[in-house]
Amino acid sequence: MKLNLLLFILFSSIAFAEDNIIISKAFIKMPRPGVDVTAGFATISSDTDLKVMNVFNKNFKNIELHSMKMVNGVMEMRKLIEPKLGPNSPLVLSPGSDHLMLFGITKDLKYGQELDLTFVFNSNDGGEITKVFEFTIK
Ligand SMILES: [Cu+2]
Repeated sequence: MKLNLLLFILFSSIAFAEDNIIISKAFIKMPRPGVDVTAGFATISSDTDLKVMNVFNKNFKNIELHSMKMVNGVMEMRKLIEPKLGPNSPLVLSPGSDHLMLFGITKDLKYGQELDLTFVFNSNDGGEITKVFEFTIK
């Protein structure tokens, strides 16, 4: 009885912590025929300070976060290392700006298909939070 109560409290607090991370406008661009790289976009907000440590999905060999800047008239992409998000500073991934870069598509994708991307976050106290977000192929 006591153990059940303890487990209940433990799991409720985990569920609560995860609910503080909210995603919106999550989509992945349909890759062009013959191209096995594409980009993904979303806005992720959190009530607490977090860093994105890793993103993965079984349909892709590798997923990175990139920044995009115009440098001397040329669009330049850089890998973002552990990008941060927190209260009043959501992680905004949008076309022409920061984005998810998805490399090595291992399965054919379809328009309208939903893909689950797993995000691993680190909090300031070193805790790890894993959250699965649904992205639509557009
Ligand atoms: Cu990129």
